[in-house]
Amino acid sequence: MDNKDVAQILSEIALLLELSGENPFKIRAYGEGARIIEALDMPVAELVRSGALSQIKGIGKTLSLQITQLIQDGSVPLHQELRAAFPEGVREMLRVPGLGPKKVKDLFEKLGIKSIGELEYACHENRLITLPGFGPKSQEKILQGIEQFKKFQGRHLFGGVYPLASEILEQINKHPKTLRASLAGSLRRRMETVKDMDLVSESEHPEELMRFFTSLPIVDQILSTGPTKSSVLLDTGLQADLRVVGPKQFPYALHHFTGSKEHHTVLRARAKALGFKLNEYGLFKGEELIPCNNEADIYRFLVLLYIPPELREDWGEIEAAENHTLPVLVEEKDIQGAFHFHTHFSDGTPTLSQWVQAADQAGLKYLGISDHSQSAAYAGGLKPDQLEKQRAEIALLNQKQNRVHLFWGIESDILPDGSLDYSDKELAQFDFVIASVHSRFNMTEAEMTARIIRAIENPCTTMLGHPTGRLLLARDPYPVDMNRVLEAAAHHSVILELNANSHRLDLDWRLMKKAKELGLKIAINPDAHHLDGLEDIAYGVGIARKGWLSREDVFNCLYVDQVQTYFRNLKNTSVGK
Ligand code: DGT
Ligand code: CA
Ligand code: ZN
Repeated sequence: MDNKDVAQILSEIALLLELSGENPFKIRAYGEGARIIEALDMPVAELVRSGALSQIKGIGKTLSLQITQLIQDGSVPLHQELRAAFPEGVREMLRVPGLGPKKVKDLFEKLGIKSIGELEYACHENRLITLPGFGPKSQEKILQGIEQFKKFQGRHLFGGVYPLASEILEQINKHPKTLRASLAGSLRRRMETVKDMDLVSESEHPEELMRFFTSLPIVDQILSTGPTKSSVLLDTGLQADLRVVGPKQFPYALHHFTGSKEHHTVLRARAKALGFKLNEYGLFKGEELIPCNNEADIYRFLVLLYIPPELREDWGEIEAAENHTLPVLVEEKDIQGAFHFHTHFSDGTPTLSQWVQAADQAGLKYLGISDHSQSAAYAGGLKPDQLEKQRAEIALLNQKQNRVHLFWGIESDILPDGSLDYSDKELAQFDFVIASVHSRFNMTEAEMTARIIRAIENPCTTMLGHPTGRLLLARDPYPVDMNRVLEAAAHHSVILELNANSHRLDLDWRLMKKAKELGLKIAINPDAHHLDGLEDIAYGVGIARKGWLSREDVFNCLYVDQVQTYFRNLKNTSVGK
């Protein structure tokens, strides 16, 4: 049982305690405990062994006993009892957007609702209308939540799957009978959400490799297995498929199972027009297999430049590969620094110097700090006196070290009327201002578009944060005319954020080509609240590549002195406005 498993059980206990109406302190202790264990930089099992667990701040005596038992026995009675008290369907109801533990408890106890299906039915029968604490509006909201849940069910966040997929790939690659192996499918194309995990490998001993794959410790259930394909269900509920092919077949199989289907449709038509046949078994001229060592060979025979997996979406890539106008895609190593970091001043955990250290380790040369602004009371938005304190601390840190330059910024709420938080004079002190919508999502498209464009027109605005406000698999974008937003941003030289948090990945890659054509700069911002948020930058780079971006399109590929000059020039022009 590793830290993640322990954290997961603790947070489930917290949730179930809330369902059973336990006292808030107890609930918080487990929730806190989960976060602490998750953030530990050593195995919790070691702390249990050395007896040092209870000395960790935030881990009380009870919690430490529970964790010890978890590590030793693999489970604790409290967890088992809570799970028994609430059927799985009731726990699943917590996944409906807008339904918290309190409401679920009421629905379960007062109406006897035990699953999402029953809840949907109860809404249709208007049984929530007269239930104390609910009403017609909340019933409507719950129905919408169920719709959302159904729509998104069965897909997973890229960021939730990729680390595990890389680990499994590494295992397969290490196996002595593997010649080559790769991720395939939507994961390899870096889609923001994926249905399953596709893997393709090359081996002359498929049975051995399949046996190895289906007996990985992370495998929960074998759905099917054979010499060419095995499907398993992982502990996380995700399905993983491994295909094994012989040495001559690998490039074609990899290409086929990478997709997308849409890309293939166009490519196959092209192959046909050139007198070839392309399928998962090969590229053929008549009956004869055209030998290809890699995917680039396949494209070469079809008279095309190599098309990177991220671009294979039938989004104009085949035409561009034919005309030699494919972009040179941005890479992780091009990233010089990043913006949108929260600190303990608002709702982040790290201190400024912790950020500096982490950024240095990650090889970044600069960071843009941007905590929440004063209106964002829910997120500990900064009052003017805290601003002054933060400004001074940043200045001091910049004086004391020159490994990582800190830019001082703010994530200012875009207020409902489109104005920004703080006065213009206060805003002018920052190196940069990220303007973001965090409230009042329920406007009409016309109102929201006007609101955002007004913020873009504000001379103090440097970047537009998470432009559509979506939360992947949980919340749709607010209604907004993104074409007009992009045009306004281009006109006022406002940088668009590509929020790299794997729940957002917003700006959507489908809008990025247009942004690029308008000459907009995109900043790949992790919107990090914890040190490990730095890892999200890689997800942002994947999406930027999917959006056809080159190094020149990405603002944080600029060197630190170029960014300084950019901000200085911006100040001079906005003063003159
Ligand atoms: P996903 O799993 O929904 O996130 O997206 P994909 O693209 O990974 O789709 P998946 O797992 O169903 O199939 C993997 C690849 O296999 C897909 O991208 C292309 C290829 N493929 C699957 N089914 C078909 C098909 O019916 N026709 C063609 N041409 N290719 C297919
Ligand atoms: Ca797939
Ligand atoms: Zn934000």
